[in-house]
Amino acid sequence: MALGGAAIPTYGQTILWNSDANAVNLTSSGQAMDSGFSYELGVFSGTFVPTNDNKASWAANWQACKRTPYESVNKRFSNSFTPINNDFPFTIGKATYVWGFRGDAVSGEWILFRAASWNIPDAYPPVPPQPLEWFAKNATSIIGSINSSGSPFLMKSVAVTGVAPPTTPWAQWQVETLSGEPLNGPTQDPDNDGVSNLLEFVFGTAPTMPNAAAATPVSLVDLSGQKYLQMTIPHRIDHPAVLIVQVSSDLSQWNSGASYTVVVADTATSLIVRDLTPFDSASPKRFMRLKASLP
Ligand SMILES: [Ca+2]
Ligand SMILES: [Ca+2]
Repeated sequence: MALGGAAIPTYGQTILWNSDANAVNLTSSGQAMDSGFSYELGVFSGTFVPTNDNKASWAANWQACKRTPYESVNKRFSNSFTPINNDFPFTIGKATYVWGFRGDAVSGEWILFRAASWNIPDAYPPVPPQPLEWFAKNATSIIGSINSSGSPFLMKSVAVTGVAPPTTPWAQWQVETLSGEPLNGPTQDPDNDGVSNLLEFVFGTAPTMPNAAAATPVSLVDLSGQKYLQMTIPHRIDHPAVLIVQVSSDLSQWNSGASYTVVVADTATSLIVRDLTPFDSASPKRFMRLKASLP
């Protein structure tokens, strides 16, 4: 500890986490893993221990250290991570995992593994350390398969449905999908399809490929003989954003919140919100709009 200041890392300890290059890595259907796969190094919160049976809770408990894309050319993943501090949740000795995944909360391919020795190291080791080398071949899988020999494959993922993959925050998505694109802000629209980058993120569409418009259909629902506006917003639960549906009777005064709207459903793929004010002689006109922002 430096006098009057914060602790300064003396040496740091780097984790090299990777899989052997040019290995056979397969999906559940026996296809080669492609660049749609990402790998994350991370820990689970508290005393949570991931099993095949509780995988619906993985994403909510997952704290990623780092993400890296699967390199389809070299047929591997490879990255490094240096804890510059042991701040929560990356405390010394915390069990560390590698989570490979592709897809969304509807369907995906996953593999999760760790070795008994894969634990967060002391960020302030007493002597200069060698980097830690963590290879997939030395790990044991929680789901998916690993053959340490690399034959007939090194890693093989399993198909999963109805479970959320690791969260992709806006900044991560921006790097992955808008790299090299100058119009990369939330309100910008580089593919000129009328859908801002932020809404492309929410909907899970490609920000550099024009896609069909009309992503948030508004319908009329009949409840006890009265008609209400209802909006269905497709959204990726693993792409966190603040979604607020506003209602109005004059396009001038907009209202939102529990006094004005009700959430009918909030699923992994869509948010459905209904107006609480019916069409009647007192409210002959009703309007609805979506306001999205970053958390
Ligand atoms: Ca767009
Ligand atoms: Ca688009």
